[in-house]
Amino acid sequence: MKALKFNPLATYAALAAALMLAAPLAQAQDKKAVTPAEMNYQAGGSPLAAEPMYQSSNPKAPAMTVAEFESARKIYFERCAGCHGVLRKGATGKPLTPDLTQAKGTDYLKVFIAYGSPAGMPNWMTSGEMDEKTVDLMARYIQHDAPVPPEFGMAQMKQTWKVIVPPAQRPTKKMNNFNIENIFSTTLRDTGEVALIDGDTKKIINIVKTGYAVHISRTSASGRYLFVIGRDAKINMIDLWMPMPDNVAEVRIGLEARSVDTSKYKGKEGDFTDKLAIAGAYWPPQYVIMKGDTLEPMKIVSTRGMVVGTQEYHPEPRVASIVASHFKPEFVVNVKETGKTLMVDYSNLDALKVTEIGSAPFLHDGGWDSTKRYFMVAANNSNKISVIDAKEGKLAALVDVGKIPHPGRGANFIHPKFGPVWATGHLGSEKIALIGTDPVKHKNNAWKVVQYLEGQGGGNLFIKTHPKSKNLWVDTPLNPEAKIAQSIAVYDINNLDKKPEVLPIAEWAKLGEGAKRVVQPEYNKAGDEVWFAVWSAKNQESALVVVDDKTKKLKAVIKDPLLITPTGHFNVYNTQHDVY
Ligand code: DHE
Repeated sequence: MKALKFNPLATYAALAAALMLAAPLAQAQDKKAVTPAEMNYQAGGSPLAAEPMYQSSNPKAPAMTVAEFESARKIYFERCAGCHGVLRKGATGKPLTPDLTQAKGTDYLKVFIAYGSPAGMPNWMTSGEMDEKTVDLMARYIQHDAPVPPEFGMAQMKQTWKVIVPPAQRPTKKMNNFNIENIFSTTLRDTGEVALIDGDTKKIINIVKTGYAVHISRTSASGRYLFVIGRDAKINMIDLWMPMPDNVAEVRIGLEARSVDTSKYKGKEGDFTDKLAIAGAYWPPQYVIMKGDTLEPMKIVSTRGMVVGTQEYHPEPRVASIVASHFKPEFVVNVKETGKTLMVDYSNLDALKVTEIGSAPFLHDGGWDSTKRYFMVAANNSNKISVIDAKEGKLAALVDVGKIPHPGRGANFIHPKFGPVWATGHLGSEKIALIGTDPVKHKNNAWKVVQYLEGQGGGNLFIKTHPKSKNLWVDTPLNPEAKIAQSIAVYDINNLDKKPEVLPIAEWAKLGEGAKRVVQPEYNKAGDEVWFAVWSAKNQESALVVVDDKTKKLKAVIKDPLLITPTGHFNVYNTQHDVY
């Protein structure tokens, strides 16, 4: 198995950009450093590049014309903001505020930008991404005060809010013959669309227009509605009961975002099935609670505040993963830079109660344990998994794992020796960590890594199994070696000491040129098929590959000129019921 020799978080962010811009990756070695994978992952091309911003001139910074400044600002948001932050206060990358950059001076900064650093800064010039002129432009730009993007409050949201089909005009029963529980909502990243694919026939049902660089889909508690969020913070609500499932409402909740979910609690405090939706923004740093049937924005809450531990003020703590609790009428909102999980009680929006649980920065993605009591969220800058007890509303544990854990929603199964475990892979390590999740019957194993599996290499993003399966599927789309990025490792849960079987998924798709990164295992409703996206650039052919879970043999390849840059794909039933 290969040891990882690249910088994963940066690769993940820049990957999004890289695939759009076909960027080569930089190398970095330092253990603490950001790897190219991480760098690419973070530099996903912020939609803020297109926003008008106020700019004050800094007399101590080198001169720039207005045109030069605009061009540099655009490049900054497309390539740099994901790591260094919108306000350049630092995130995965170092802070780049004028007090620091002016002290270094233009020549020093030019070398740094051109050749990169072992700590993970990409070699923008030697990799061919930037020419000498651009390097000089960027070195001058970062000595000026960071331009601040506008806020986005209720008035702006209301202007973007559209109810395309009002609730009263929607069907009162399912008006189509699709088996909607087995529909897959497939992100078509670079066209700003999702493909709704019939999981039974493998045929495209509809291509639905959504936000820019669409990110994830989530299903409402009833399973009727799909919510899709774009990086431009646009949410689309799709009604699966319509004769042809399509958009019924949309709204923008900010200028940049990644997460959306809907209320799932039903119990003594009330039945909140499909009543509310929530979305979290990267910019402005805020979350927004909306009506579940129309997306009308109701409550906006800022996440600006103090970082856990240092208790220093952070001006732009981005909202990362959000899930709906099954135990209480609460949303679990994970705030990246401050390292806080907010349990947002939505039972009374006029007297909003928020329980703030501090753990570790930067909270990113995560999923429930099999009982859906504990939310396991990656603190990717701390190499830890935070375990949030949704029943008690407290931090149950902080578990040390490998470098830059990236679970997606993780994978739950019964380990033959250690009992119930939840698994995560890593961007920065080839290891797969299995964490014990049963504090009652397997107390000694709870909240500990009970086993590390050897993976194909770093650059893992998603891992999956199903309650009916005995297989654990692990992707490695951000690994710099094409062979590893284009294949999948499958472990036998009954025999975890055995090496995984490696399946050449991209090869099976029989595509032409392209990155052909194999992304995100996702089960069908029955739990007997696993779907993968084979993700190439916008101008290249991509596909979805369906594998038989039992035999691990190819079952189907879904190709269509409309399937452009497929990445995530979300099975309606499994997403509705948090099956993973
Ligand atoms: Fe994602 C989930 C943020 C890049 C595919 N991604 C998430 C979540 C966050 C996030 C906060 C959790 C949402 C939730 O559960 O509520 N992703 C980011 C970034 O900030 C980042 C690093 C850079 C960026 O600019 O966006 C980034 N993500 C990517 C990609 O490059 C991926 C691989 C391809 C793409 O579509 O852009 C990608 N992210 C995904 C997918 C999920 C996701 C498929 C949902 C996984 C799941 O199983 O739920």
